[in-house]
Amino acid sequence: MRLAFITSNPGKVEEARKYFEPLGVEVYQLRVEYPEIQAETLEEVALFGLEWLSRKLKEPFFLDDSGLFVEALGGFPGVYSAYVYKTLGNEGLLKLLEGVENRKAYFKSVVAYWDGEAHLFTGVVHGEIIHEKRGDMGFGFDPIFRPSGFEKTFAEMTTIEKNRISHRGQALKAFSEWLKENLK
Ligand code: ITT
Ligand code: NA
Repeated sequence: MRLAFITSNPGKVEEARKYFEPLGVEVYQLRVEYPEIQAETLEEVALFGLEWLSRKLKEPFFLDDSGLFVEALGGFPGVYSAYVYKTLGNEGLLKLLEGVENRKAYFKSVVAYWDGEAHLFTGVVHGEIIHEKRGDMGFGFDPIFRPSGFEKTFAEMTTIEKNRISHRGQALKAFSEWLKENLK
């Protein structure tokens, strides 16, 4: 089966491809702009986008809305992660955390699939924001995030390693298990 992934982010596509490849599901990127509303949760943002897109697209598709939630910043950037990454970047976020001892943070991913109705799958990974960037794989905030229980940052892991533990990997796992149950 082929699945359309509506996203502007090639890093997300690479992860979904690698995840689904061994399951015989082909993921292809479709770049369709959709409104990302200001809301308090990733779920609300994802659902709004999903329903908006469902009026334009004929085929089943999914999208992914993710965020990095930093404890010492009250959960910021959270739903504003894309904007903060574009404006401040990793360096800017590290600056905000200069002198801050509590480095705890988590990534959350909401994968939203449309097949005539909405299905949401989520994943969370806890870890910490390190003091300087490490690694050049992955994308976004990967170089400054080290998942709990691991020495490497996400940017020092291959896609397959990252998928095993990441927020997106977990959401994709729930999604793939649902697909297995619900597709004949
Ligand atoms: P879409 O077109 O799919 O929306 P996007 O990059 O704008 O792509 P989001 O709206 O989900 O994605 O924004 C989340 C931000 O957090 C964005 O800047 C990403 O680079 C970053 N991000 C999301 N998942 C990440 C991950 O697994 N590792 C590092 N950074 C991540
Ligand atoms: Na986005």
